Amino acid sequence: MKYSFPEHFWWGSASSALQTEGESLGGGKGLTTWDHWFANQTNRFHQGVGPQDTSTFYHNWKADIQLLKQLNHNSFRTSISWARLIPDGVGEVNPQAVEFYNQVFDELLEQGITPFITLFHFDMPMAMQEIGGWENRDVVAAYSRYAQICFELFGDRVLHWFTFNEPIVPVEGGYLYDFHYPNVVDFRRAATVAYHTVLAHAQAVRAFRAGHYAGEIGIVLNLTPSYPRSQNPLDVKAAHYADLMFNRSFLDPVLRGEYPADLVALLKAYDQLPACQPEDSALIAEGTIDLLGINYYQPRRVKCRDSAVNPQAPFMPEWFFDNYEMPGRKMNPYRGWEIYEPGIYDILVNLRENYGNPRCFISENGMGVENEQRFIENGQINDQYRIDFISEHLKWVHKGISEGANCLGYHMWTFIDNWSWCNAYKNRYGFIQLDLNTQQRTIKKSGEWFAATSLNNSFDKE
Ligand code: BGP
Repeated sequence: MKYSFPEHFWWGSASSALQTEGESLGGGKGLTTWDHWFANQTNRFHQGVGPQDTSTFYHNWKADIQLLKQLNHNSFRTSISWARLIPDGVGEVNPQAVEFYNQVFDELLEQGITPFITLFHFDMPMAMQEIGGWENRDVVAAYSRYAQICFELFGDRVLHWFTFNEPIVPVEGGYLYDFHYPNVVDFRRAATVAYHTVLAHAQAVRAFRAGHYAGEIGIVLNLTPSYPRSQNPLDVKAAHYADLMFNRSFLDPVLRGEYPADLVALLKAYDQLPACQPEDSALIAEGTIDLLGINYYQPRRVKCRDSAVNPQAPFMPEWFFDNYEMPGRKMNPYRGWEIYEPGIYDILVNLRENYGNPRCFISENGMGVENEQRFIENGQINDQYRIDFISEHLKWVHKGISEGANCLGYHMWTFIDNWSWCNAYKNRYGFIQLDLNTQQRTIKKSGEWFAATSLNNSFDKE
């Protein structure tokens, strides 16, 4: 069967500043939490590879954009590094950063590739973290200023802005589950970080609209549909709690302009609510977006807890559910994530039925695989598994669109193998293989497949 996509469908890929630029200690850039954490706890990073060694986009941007062109991208998302643009978060703008981003955006446009730009992709300037990071409302104000500076500097060419990428990840990683700096485990502080992130988002949206900039503004959320083990009401309730905490905590404010009442009631009952100010709700109501980016990697399966909660243990989302391993689930063993293609369709249905069918696109989807050199045939990685992964997901996207979902594009994570935070270069996601020693780039079979799919705006599959 031929799967054809709507006219002007966005075909591209996503990346982020810190994961690709390299030069994290140069070019006038300030330190981020990642530079600091790496210097202090190198052992946290796979094979001791840190943020300064990422894929050299800072120097190779021109050649890399040629590769994007070869992949027939019509759009491409990356982020601006706050710490590169404003090294201490609040002060002077770094002219080297302005020059770099100007060149990148100009070259993308020159090559017919629309830039989609994220303002914050996990990379907090260290100077901002030192005053409390997202726990401090001064950082919200500093972010809002940074966003406005970006609109002023680049808004004549960047027409698709995203305030945050996966804002729940720094909350989970940094304040609940110990996989990002500052490695705090404290739900109330996590809730404060999440809340202030929503305020920062809304301030940026407000500034964007007040400035009458061209284009549109949105956010990128990682949505993980919560599937209950069974239809037993207790399992269903467990799934509802997981959905509230991990999806609706961001989805509702940015699409409906308010938090779900039952999430607020739950946090209140356990004394975990962040401190609110009277003007916050009006601001949040103004933060509704023009465009939603959906990152989808895996579903979340949950069941009713098997055991009683230990009241002496820190309050956690898992007080309300247990994670559930469905027998027979398909796994990506390298990343440890379940692969469940219909999840991407369920997200689109949910948005259509419950959120007014917003303009949206798939902003990340992808498969990290270890030791891909074993698949080299005639000098090229034959990653048929990635082609299968993408096309199976695209089939479900196609179905969603054919039923009316307002889904405008599909971006893969990612174009060139890049640095994956603490996993460094363990799992490779790219359409293009990166040789870490020589920095040589070689297109994988999936890259060719994607280039053809983008060119034809369709692909064939049984
Ligand atoms: C998303 C992030 C990306 C990217 C990707 C792959 O959550 O937006 O930055 O890293 O996941 O995940 P990982 O790198 O953890 O394997």
